[in-house]
Amino acid sequence: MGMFPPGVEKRKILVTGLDNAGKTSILDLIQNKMVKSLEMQPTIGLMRREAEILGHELAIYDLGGQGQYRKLYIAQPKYFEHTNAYIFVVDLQDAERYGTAVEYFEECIELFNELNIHPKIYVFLHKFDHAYRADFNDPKKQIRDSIDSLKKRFVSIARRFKFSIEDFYKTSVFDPWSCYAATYDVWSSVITRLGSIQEYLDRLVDGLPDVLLSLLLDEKFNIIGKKLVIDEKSNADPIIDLANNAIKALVRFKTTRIGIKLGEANFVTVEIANQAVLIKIFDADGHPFYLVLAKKTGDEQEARKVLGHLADSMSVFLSIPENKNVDESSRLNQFENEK
Ligand SMILES: Nc1nc2c(ncn2[C@@H]2O[C@H](COP(=O)(O)OP(=O)(O)OP(=O)(O)O)[C@@H](O)[C@H]2O)c(=O)[nH]1
Ligand SMILES: [Mg+2]
Repeated sequence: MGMFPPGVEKRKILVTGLDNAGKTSILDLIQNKMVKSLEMQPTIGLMRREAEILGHELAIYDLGGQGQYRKLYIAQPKYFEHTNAYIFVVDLQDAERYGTAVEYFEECIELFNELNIHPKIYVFLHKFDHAYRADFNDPKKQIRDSIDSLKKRFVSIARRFKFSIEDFYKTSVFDPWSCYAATYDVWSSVITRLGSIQEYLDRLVDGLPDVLLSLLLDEKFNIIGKKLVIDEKSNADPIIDLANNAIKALVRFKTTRIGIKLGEANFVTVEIANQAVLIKIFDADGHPFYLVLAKKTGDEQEARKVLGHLADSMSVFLSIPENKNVDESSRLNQFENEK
């Protein structure tokens, strides 16, 4: 099995942040691709989840953020040991506790420093939605400035311990894509193969005219590759809505007649906001994957052909045995040359 090599080391992702920041909500969303309920219970102690992406196992630790738990973790470095990637979640709508959040971040970074480990660090500026988001877009309100100064505080703490923050993301469970895209980057930092797949998808899609959106997902609907074609001038929201709705449709298919149709024909077209979105299921190395494609122009027949070619190329690429000793990009070139 090329794609699922045995004995690959498990990667640890640690998620911290104050109570009520939205940590568990984000992890539930990316796991289930649906917001189950807005009535979340505070996490008692810690919650560990397992995920598997392309045969790489992830152990995701969600540390409950209530005061008593924070004290407990900070006193016990074992919770922080072996972390490969670290996500700090801050509730943007809780400006009164920015100071407390930043202090907690500092304590966590200090622990990594004491343990002498250097996980990749990501900060999710969460609950970027509703009235808050509207205020962000209102130049009279100073939300942008307050976010900028919050970011600076995180950066300066990290710098003090000679750490750097990989990136900041504005996230909201009301825009699932914001959470998928942010966590995709985190997974990519610990699963290098995702980077080479993304590079390959980019290369394939760049050669096609008029593509609005192309997504590659695994059987659990984890995003393996993504391409949203957003030009500088136009509004990104319609394309992001399209991505959100395409994933929602895909998840719904699992339990519907269309799902059966997709299974039989390997192909289905859904209409989302007057835009035809094509979905194809294909096999690579004995595992099902989904490809999603939306094109600006052209008829459905043509789009199906394009998607068919994309799936064929991807299937071959995904089946190439993974060899940890070979540099990803050189393998990509090798594959290109062999074609
Ligand atoms: N407006 C808004 N509310 C959110 C969002 N994400 C989560 N919430 C709400 O925030 C509250 C806290 O969410 P949780 O996911 O339980 O927060 P947590 O960080 O896990 O909290 P602890 O487990 O106590 O550390 C819940 O009422 C959620 O419904 C979001 O993106 N926007
Ligand atoms: Mg929680």
